Amino acid sequence: MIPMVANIPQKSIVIVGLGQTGLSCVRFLAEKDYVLAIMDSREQPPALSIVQHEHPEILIKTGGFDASWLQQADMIVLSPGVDPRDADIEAAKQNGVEIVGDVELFARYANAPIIAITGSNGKSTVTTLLGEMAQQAGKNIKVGGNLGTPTLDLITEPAPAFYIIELSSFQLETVSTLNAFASVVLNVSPDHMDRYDSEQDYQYAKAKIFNGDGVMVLNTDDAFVSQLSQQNRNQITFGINADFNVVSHDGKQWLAEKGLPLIEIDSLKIIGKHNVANALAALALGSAMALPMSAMLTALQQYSGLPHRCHLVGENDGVRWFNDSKATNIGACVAAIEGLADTGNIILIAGGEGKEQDFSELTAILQQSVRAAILLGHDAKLIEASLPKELEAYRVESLQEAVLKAKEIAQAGDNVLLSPACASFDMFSGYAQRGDVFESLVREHCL
Ligand code: UMA
Ligand code: ADP
Repeated sequence: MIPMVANIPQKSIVIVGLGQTGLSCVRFLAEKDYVLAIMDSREQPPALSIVQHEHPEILIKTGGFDASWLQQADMIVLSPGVDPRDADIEAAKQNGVEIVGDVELFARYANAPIIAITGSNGKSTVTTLLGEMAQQAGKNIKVGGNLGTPTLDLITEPAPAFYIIELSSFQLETVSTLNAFASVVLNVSPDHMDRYDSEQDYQYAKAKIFNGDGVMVLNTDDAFVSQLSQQNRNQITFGINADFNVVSHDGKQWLAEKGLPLIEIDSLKIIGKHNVANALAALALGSAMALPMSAMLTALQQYSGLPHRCHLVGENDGVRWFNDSKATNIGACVAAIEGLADTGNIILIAGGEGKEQDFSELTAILQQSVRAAILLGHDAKLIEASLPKELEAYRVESLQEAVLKAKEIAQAGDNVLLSPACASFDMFSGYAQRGDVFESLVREHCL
């Protein structure tokens, strides 16, 4: 039993997880009239010393959860990385304790319209691109969420014109009153299957972004997303047959609105079919926000993409080296291969923590568009089992070995693509470290 929770009549809140989200919740809720307690399954969670310094009065339990704290709470705020299926959390819920996440609190306190972006892939690209469009239009906006800055840290006085937030399925699981001004599900393909009992549960979490009565932005090319359409709602579509689409004009491909050409695709700095979809989605959201088209197109032309997403590291002896370390699932890897397939043979470097994905979904694209595969990491063996039989393939123990093997087999005209289709935590602290290591190996040995 935690005395402070038991003896004080104010509303008690237990914050579970003391990473970036937990810290933002502590800072936000400590300003309000609540009694807080924190718990984390790690002995030394990332934000422990900061909270101990800023709020020495808050009780913190590390190295595991305490079921009695959870049972006594009026509310539990779960960090997105904490699985709500945890037995202690589940028991508290059964006992009537309200379970929310930071985004639910954000939805309750936000003082400006919310633009919410989810999808299996493309979230960060669309969120940052839309942010640039709004800024180009002179709007005071706040951009964050799963992208990096926790949503509660975005809330400011005076209020911005819009909050533009990226939401993961983990964050959406614990949302109930989000009523975004406009929201989008970019696409849905399997991911995080280690966190969900079924693909339906993952899809259901994504669909929660459309709760409420705001504008729905829908990808008509995605079978799951299309069926989320609600006829009584304002909708803007993007895709082949949609409000925002691609048309031929003067012998070139252009992004278009209702058939009217807006901007030539070749003039964009971001490459690949998937980025065309991302650009259309950002235009659709921007039009829901009534951003001037000229400002949106200027921002789009200037936008050069985020690091670790199909980023050209360099070219030497006719071999181009691409870092797509952010491809942490099969859908992203397929998009990268499709995006590069027309520009040369592909040598794919893949593998890592597979998150219980079904790698047979890679077989067809590997067969069609990949010349050789170099596999590493925890689930290399699972990917290997799904390789087309005749594909040239290698197993390596490190990223350095992978780069050296790629260098050995690459010929002029090849694209060497790090697009792992897996999370990185078996070998790296995250996708960014994996991508940084790859880029420095390429610079050292291959350029
Ligand atoms: N923890 C537990 N028990 C658990 C799991 C986690 O106690 O079972 C604790 C950890 O010990 C750690 C803390 O919770 O101390 C970390 O919390 P967290 O994993 O929720 O991570 P945060 O630091 O709060 O960062 C989260 C998002 N992380 C995840 O969803 C895993 C960040 O997204 C996000 O940028 C940040 O909030 C701000 O909103 C990262 C991510 O990987 C980039 N997201 C996934 C993705 O994009 O695929 C969903
Ligand atoms: P997210 O935030 O959803 O992870 P990012 O914009 O960070 O999305 O991109 C992550 C990965 O997905 C990168 O490898 C990128 O090349 C790929 N990607 C980006 N947009 C799409 C899309 N619309 N469809 C499929 N893959 C995509």
